Amino acid sequence: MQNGYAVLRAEFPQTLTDALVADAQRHEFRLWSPGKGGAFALAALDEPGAPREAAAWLSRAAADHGFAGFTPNEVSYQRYTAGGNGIPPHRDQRYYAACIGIITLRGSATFAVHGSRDRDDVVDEWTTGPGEVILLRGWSPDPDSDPRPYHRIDPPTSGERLMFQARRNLAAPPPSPWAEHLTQEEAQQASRLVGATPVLRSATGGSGPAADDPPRR
Ligand SMILES: O=C(O)CCC(=O)C(=O)O
Repeated sequence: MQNGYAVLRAEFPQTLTDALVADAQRHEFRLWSPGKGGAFALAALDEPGAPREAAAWLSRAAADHGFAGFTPNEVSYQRYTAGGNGIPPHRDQRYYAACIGIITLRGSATFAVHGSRDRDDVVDEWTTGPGEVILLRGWSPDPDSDPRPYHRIDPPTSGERLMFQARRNLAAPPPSPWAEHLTQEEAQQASRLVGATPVLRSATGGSGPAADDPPRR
């Protein structure tokens, strides 16, 4: 790991990629915002299945690459379309601690690590494609430095890109002392995500609150 990120190009099992794609197809995706990000679907970690296996895989990979103690407790998919939105240089929210694991499942797009929010301040840029895993340093309460790398994802130039991401939400039990550092707005947003449930396509409208409150970056 260097500069708060690592890229694993050929290690993620194809069978697990396929199982995640199949799982994603069961979910209802919702666009967060007309101008930013892909369509989002929360996945399930509380039952056996591909998301749980992938989260465990990412936890082991993170430990092997210098991101110790990453135990994901929130998993989701995002689907981006050509001609649709990407996400300009940003850091993930402070309520995501330790590490963020991203796996491209289908399609490809330009991913970049930036030195700041400036679009021209590019540290590294490449095309991410199926099976590639990107690990990003999550937030930690160090008053002197914020370890989260700025990063950017562009929309695919053709077709769709589907990704899976695993994160550690500080608002989920057991209580984390780090959560005390969050602003009220951050804590509320994080708690809403903890309280949300995945929405399955066949169960739309009947599965309780969805994560349709756009996590702002
Ligand atoms: O789609 C990706 O690879 C990046 C997603 C991202 O940066 C985010 O959701 O904040």
